[in-house]
Amino acid sequence: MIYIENIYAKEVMDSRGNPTVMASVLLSDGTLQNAIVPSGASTGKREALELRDKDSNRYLGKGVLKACENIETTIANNLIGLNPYDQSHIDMILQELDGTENFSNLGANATLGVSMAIARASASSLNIPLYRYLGGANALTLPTPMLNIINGGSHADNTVDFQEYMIMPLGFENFSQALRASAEVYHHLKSILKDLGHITSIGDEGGFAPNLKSNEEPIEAILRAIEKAGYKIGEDIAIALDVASSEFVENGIYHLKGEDKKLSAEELIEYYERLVAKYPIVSIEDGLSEDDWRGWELLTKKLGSKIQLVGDDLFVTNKKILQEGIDKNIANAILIKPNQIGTVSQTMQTVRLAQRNNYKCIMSHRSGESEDAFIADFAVALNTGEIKTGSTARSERIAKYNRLLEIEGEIAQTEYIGKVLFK
Ligand code: 2PG
Ligand code: MG
Repeated sequence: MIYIENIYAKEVMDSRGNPTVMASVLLSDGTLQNAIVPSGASTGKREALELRDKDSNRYLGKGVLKACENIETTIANNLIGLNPYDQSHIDMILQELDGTENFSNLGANATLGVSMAIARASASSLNIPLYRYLGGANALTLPTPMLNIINGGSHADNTVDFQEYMIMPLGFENFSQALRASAEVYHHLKSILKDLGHITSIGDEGGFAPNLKSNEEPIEAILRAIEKAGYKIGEDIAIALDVASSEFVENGIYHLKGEDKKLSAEELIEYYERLVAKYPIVSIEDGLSEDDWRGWELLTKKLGSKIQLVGDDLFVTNKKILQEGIDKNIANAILIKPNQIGTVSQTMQTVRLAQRNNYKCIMSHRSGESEDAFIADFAVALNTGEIKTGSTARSERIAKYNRLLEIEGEIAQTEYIGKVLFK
């Protein structure tokens, strides 16, 4: 029987120049695979713990040597010799070794790195692609991407309040056509912003980060870009927003700094209703803050039958919190970020719970990323139908798109469901 022979860890760098964990798993058949853990900036309060050294002499306190040490000691000592193909067993042991709900002992960056590397090593030793290993013969759906082409909030040093203005290429036959159209829109957007006299430098996820004052200006610019690229607004390409409102709420009041407005939850919901009536917006993420569950009930009542309402900071990929949301009729979709919860299996459990309850799932990157494209395979494996992984710029974002193109080429009958996603 093949078994886990050794586990290693290394402190490497993410796309923002911050340290992160790379875990490597060696199997007894000689297979060696690794995985790199991503890291967020606008993190939800109830996310699993990302263990940082807090030694101010290294990387401004952000080192991850302790997480790496945990991998090479506690985790390795307990996983060496085990069957790598039993992912749920491995992940259960990781949870037990830590002993807390949020991995506050070992660090979710340690556990997720190992969990991902074991899945990847298993796939590789069986000689099948990762999406096939994780999803089997049923892994066929290429996700419709949400491409963040204007960055604001805590992902850019500009005046835009909303964190992400995304395009969703819905009206296409397959993933590669959808991606091509999106890249074309991105290039047209650049020249439109230039013509308007704005800077075209980019934010953390590869979207432009101009100093626009209102939160409608980015949408207007994007719609012009869609038109200029020759696509039908709304039908071919629609708009999705990640407001990330937990970042600008204080005592239940939402402060839109760019527009100099202070709004209650009710007023912010009315603001969204006006935006949705005016623009082809199909999805709003974290429209209200993670603590504002009463506001979320109202938001879901008002807009839940019209558009996708995504909980990110709200649900933090946690099946218990998602279940509370389902019980209270809050939101109708969930963002899926493996490092919010800490293992591959727990991520899968949350996706299954969502899918059983007709909540849509969007596999997602973090703002701090790497060349690791695990989430591309994961999205196909779980047939999430949607993925959020940045703009068509910056190699750490492109790594995921290129991997999806590769997967599209490998699968005989892929499905692309953009046209029916919101029907
Ligand atoms: C988000 C993410 C990814 P971060 O809010 O959805 O875009 O950002 O990784 O900073 O939490
Ligand atoms: Mg978000």
